[in-house]
Amino acid sequence: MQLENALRNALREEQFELHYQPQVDSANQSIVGFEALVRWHHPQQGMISPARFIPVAEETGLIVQLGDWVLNEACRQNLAWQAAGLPPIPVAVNISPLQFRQSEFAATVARVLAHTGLPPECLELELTEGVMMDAAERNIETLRRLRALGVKLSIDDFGTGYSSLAYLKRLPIDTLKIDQAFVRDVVDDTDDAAIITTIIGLANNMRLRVVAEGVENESQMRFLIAGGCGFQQGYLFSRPLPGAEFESFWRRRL
Ligand code: G
Ligand code: G
Ligand code: MN
Ligand code: NA
Repeated sequence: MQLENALRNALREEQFELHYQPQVDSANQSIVGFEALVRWHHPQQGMISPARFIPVAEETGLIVQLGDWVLNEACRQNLAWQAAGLPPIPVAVNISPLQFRQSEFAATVARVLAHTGLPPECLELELTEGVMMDAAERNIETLRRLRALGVKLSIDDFGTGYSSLAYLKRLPIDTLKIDQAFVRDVVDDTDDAAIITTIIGLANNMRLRVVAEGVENESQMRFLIAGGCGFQQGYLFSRPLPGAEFESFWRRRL
């Protein structure tokens, strides 16, 4: 398979880089965290979107190696920024289901933290609803181990999966990220508005942080603020940026 071979090669040749997108506090738009999003610069084909290669990496198992690289690079970069005087805030890293299900996943995270020296509270892991809701006791155990390390845990794309509310209560998580599909038409679509208001209420009542994703304009932002959504992320604030550009953006906003 062509893409698979190209991916293997890309891992050897380090053709990946991380871009970073800020998460802001609704109250004052200060940057309180940032999400790392992987990019692949293919020497012939140019930029290949993760929407295309992450599924292949997941099917072939290469996601484990790629995920390790992403985790290391995100932690290394965050610590480098702290060493350069930027505030200690968490970097959020997307974790694929297969990566999470490796029996040694929590040990891998512990190793990366020890190796890079990043304080655990400066790392947040984004897991999908599917992974979180998988009733396998082994998964809960992994979540507990991660929590015991001191890293933060969030549910990505919340609202698109099949979360059971009873289950949510048992999960050792910090943050719900509202999927951008609900944010897109929140101003015009009364169903989306109701869903968002409900998720925000659920999060606030359960003392979870809530981040709305895909915020692109002021009217969406105003709706979210009025509804009590604590944190936001989206093109309105910034697109995902290469490291150096993200750093300049961040410094201008301090
Ligand atoms: O940033 P962008 O819109 O191109 O990302 C597309 C998809 O790829 C999103 O679902 C995002 O969560 C996923 N993605 C981006 N970076 C990573 C990563 O480092 N690991 C995993 N597992 N998924 C990622
Ligand atoms: O699955 P996950 O939520 O991790 O994916 C995040 C994806 O959303 C990334 O590919 C990122 O580039 C993209 N993204 C971030 N902000 C916006 C936005 O405001 N609008 C849209 N359409 N996509 C966004
Ligand atoms: Mn994400
Ligand atoms: Na998401």
